[in-house]
Amino acid sequence: MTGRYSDQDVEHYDRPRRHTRPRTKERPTYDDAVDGVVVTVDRGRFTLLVDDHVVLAMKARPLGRKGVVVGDRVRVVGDTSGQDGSLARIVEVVERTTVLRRTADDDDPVERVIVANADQLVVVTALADPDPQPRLIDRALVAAYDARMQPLLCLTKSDLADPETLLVTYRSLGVPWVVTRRGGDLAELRDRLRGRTSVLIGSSGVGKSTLVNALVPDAGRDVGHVNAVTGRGRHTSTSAYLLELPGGAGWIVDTPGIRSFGLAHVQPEHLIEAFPDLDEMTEDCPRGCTHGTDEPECGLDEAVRNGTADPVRVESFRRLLAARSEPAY
Ligand SMILES: Nc1nc2c(ncn2[C@@H]2O[C@H](COP(=O)(O)OP(=O)(O)OP(=O)(O)O)[C@@H](O)[C@H]2O)c(=O)[nH]1
Ligand SMILES: [Mg+2]
Ligand SMILES: [Zn+2]
Repeated sequence: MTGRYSDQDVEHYDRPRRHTRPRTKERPTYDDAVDGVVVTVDRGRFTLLVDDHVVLAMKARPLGRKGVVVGDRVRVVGDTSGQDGSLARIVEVVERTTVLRRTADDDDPVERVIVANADQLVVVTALADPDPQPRLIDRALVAAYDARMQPLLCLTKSDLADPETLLVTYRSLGVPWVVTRRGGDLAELRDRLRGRTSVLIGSSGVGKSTLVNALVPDAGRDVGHVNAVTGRGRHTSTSAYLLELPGGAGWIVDTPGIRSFGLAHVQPEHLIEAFPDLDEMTEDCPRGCTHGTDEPECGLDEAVRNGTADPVRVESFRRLLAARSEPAY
């Protein structure tokens, strides 16, 4: 241990004291703790922003196995100078406003929280190179609705292919979308990001880090090429990273490319809540109705029959509902 991080400090904050009263009442109050936000995590070390400087920190023992993830607002004690060799300690994680999670699947055997406290999920899809994967888009949208995050579809590489074919599928869901191209104007995307904390998610090679570098001039995110034969990216980014947009215009999280999106944690009843116009038509559904295609007396079918619901929209909703229980590929 180096720098001003002293053993005495550890003693004071981390040792449970041997007394008879419940431990919770014994917890120090950390009056001297300062606020920070987690920008990235690497092998048990957390990079934080405290005020405007970067601080390296570890978890203090009272946090136990509690996860600390990118986007978490934390309270920190110890050496928060950020000087070389300094190490601060995270003593508290502030209650999260949102949690974007993926359930364990073949691609990733561990259930994880990807990012905390984000309010927008930007589903990044290349129009070509690599080709769009509609099932992955659907699954990411389900995760966004479940986490009560606003979805945004970002279609990159429009210099290589036309967005229209893909947009037909998503217009009826009412998902907002932007189209970007190499060297193109990002004004519309900037507008959508302003004042929010947005997470970029998508397959490897779709251009997430390229976007981040264009939006945040000194981001310096590594960019990889797409293999011309397999059409796959190289998984260039290996950990999530939170960056502030210039001029305090919001926050953005670059994440590593995903192959799939485990959704076993999603409750179907959360999904319909993201579609208030359809939700309204399910009031007379039998108890336990999932509003799926195979439900015998679903209010959505009645609404389509009597013309109050747009059949294409109902179909799109049901496609997402089904995506939840399809095997992740
Ligand atoms: N033609 C074209 N190529 C692009 C565009 N955006 C990004 N690329 C290229 O796509 C490749 C992959 O870009 P990255 O930004 O590394 O992709 P990523 O989504 O961050 O990939 P991972 O970090 O592996 O998940 C690079 O060669 C980029 O130059 C675009 O709009 N048009
Ligand atoms: Mg990347
Ligand atoms: Zn129903």
